[in-house]
Amino acid sequence: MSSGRGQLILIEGLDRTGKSTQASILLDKFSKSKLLKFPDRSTKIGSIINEYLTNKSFTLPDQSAHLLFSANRWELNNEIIDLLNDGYFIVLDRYIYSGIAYSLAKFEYAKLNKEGNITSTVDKQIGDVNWLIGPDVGLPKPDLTLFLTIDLQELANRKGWGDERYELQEFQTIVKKSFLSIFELQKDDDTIEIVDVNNKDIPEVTELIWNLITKKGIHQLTNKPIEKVLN
Ligand code: FDM
Ligand code: MG
Repeated sequence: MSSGRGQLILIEGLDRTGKSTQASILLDKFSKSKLLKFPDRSTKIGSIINEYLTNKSFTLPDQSAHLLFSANRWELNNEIIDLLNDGYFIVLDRYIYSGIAYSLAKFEYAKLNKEGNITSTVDKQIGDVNWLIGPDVGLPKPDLTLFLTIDLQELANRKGWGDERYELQEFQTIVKKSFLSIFELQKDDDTIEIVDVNNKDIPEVTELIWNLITKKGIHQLTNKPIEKVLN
């Protein structure tokens, strides 16, 4: 019988790229698995985040909003560690890279001087990747990150946006650039994989993802220590 801990698998990407669909398919491949979605709106901090995302008259400094998303991850820190040690495979639907990418995108978006409700400041912290990663340092680092990427044109053809704070085509264009620039900075990190989902249906994407997971041995229990996010 094998022993060891379960592994931490993160699915990242823009809205409507199929993250949640793939995350739930992936869960069924493991006998012990758990899905965690960030932001987790069910916690105390999560309820403030939910208010921030859904109520545009509820404003916060961008730094505060950024720190709340990180604080929300810290609320689940012990649970993640305990589940992994208990042999669970955890699938994360968004996590630290969404944290950096969406905040960084606000900095660029604010420079366009748009009317709108996305951002409240253009302070330099929000454009500083080192500042942005700071509060996440020490959280469990995913054993594998899959970034689902898609052409913005194909994304625009998928069914409509919701009306939460960040759900604007023009903003998403910038978020995509932010994600790609963050992953470019991390290009020597072999736990990060960019998965192109253009013109692929759900089973094709699942197959791509599962091939990556098995090739890297992420589907098996492991004895490696849980890595931590570094800056
Ligand atoms: N988001 C998500 C952030 O801005 N920072 C974060 O740290 C995380 C985890 O919250 F627009 C953004 C991404 C998205 C919004 O997420 C709500 P869901 O996945 O659409 O619920
Ligand atoms: Mg959304």
